Amino acid sequence: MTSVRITRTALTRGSLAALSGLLAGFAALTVAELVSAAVRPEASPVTAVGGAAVDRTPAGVKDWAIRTFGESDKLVLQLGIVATLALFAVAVGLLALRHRRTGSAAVLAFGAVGAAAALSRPDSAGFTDALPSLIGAVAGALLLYVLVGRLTAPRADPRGEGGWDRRGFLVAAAAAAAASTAAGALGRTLNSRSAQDAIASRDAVRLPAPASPAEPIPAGARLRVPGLSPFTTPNDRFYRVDTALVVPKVDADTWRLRLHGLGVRRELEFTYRELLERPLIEREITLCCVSNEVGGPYIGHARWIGVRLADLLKEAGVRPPSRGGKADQIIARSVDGMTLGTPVEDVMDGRDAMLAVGMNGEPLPFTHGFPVRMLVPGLYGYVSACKWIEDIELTTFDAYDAYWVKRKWAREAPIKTQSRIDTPKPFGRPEAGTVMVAGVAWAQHRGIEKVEIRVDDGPWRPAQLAEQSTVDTWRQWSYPWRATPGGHTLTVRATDGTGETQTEERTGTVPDGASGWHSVVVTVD
Ligand SMILES: Nc1nc2c(c(=O)[nH]1)N[C@H]1C(S)=C(S)[C@@H](COP(=O)(O)O)O[C@H]1N2
Ligand SMILES: [Mo]
Repeated sequence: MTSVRITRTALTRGSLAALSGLLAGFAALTVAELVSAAVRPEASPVTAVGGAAVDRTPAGVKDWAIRTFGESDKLVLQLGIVATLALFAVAVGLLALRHRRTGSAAVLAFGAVGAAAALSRPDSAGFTDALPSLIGAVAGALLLYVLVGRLTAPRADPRGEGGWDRRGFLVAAAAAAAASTAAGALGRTLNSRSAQDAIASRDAVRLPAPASPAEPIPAGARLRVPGLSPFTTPNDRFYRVDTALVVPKVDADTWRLRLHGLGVRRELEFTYRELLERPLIEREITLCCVSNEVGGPYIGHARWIGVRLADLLKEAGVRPPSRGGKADQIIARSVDGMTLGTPVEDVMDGRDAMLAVGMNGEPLPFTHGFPVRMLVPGLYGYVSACKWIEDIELTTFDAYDAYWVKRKWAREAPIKTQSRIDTPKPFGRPEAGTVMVAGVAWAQHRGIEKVEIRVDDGPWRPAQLAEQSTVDTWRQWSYPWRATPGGHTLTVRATDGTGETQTEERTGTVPDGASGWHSVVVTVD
């Protein structure tokens, strides 16, 4: 009898100790959330640890994560962190049952990890960023100490069961759970309130008419083939690639951009309003990501409005290296500490590089860089398209490596000529007869001159090209295929405006973009 009872009591105490660990972890995170509302939302521990993990992820793994989880990669990462924390919390609770102080010390150690992660972020605002993790950890450590104390306290009431204070524990645990939930909810509310000003400032924006409107997209540039990507990608379907676990919500009314550095004769600084008062250009530009594998989805097309970046550089007295300028690299810095390096020569060679404020007729969405982002036709996003930009510094490639360059990606990365079959889909089962094969091809700033299709090992045959909008846009194509029953492999390749045909040689995305031909295998019924 007695032994059974002891075992059951031990079991119960074990699970209550595990629960104590979980409650302590929960309290630590919710208190941290509340403190982060007073510091910065980005300094909350899960965001900080996640961000630090992203910073340290090798290029290959980051690429794998983007491929496997797509744009849910950030959610997966955060869920992974929370699940790991929960496991550790259970372990720390069990540890505390035997060694009460050591358990609390372990919670403090976790807080130190969170604080270190927050301080290591490129956008760290200094020591205050450590406070959410540290204060949260102290709250968690104290709570664990108190709860486990109830589990190990000598019987308070001679009529109570077991050798510990069950009622005292339950009351304390319930109170802790309620207080943590309240702290978390309050923290969330305050954090979202700090975004309200930014949302209001975006709502108030009326984009002026561009001084230099875009050439209209020729009607012949859009093919009507079911399954083909639309020429213009709607904003809510435009791919998103960045390292931000919390999308920066920048208030346009307090935003400033500074332009300075090597070879700058007059430093410039302007507000959002001042930027909008300048003559604006409107251009059709297709943006793509260096992490886009052959056949991949990380490419989109939009009509952008912005200020010509070369004009600002000239105003500041900057000359390109080909005309004796000292700086060959522009470092664009975002509010979240991201740095992107772009060749000065490319920006000043006459192409439509811009500081964009509008995307498809509306102010930039927050996810795509509101209030202002950079765009340089012909270059992959990671060397040109800084979102949430706040600083432009002229320097040299020798003097400074930007964020991705420090992580094994190439210093310079013009977009490689590529083509993609959008329809039929891989492993599709079209019916025998004429099947419309269609897709897109791109070689930004060189243009697409030819697209060819090969069926199985047959000869290359020219696809029908839609009209070219501009050399900075992708180009649709289609190919009416006389499909015969059985399995077939369709392959596409493009030739750019300089006459160069896309290479067959398959390379991965690291260090300067994938190459190779896109193939789709189908079974014709
Ligand atoms: N601030 C900031 N800007 C950034 C990035 C980032 O991580 N942070 N990612 C770059 C990369 S790799 C690409 S491909 C483009 C993607 O822009 P989009 O998300 O608007 O499609 O943004 C670029 N600008
Ligand atoms: Mo990218």
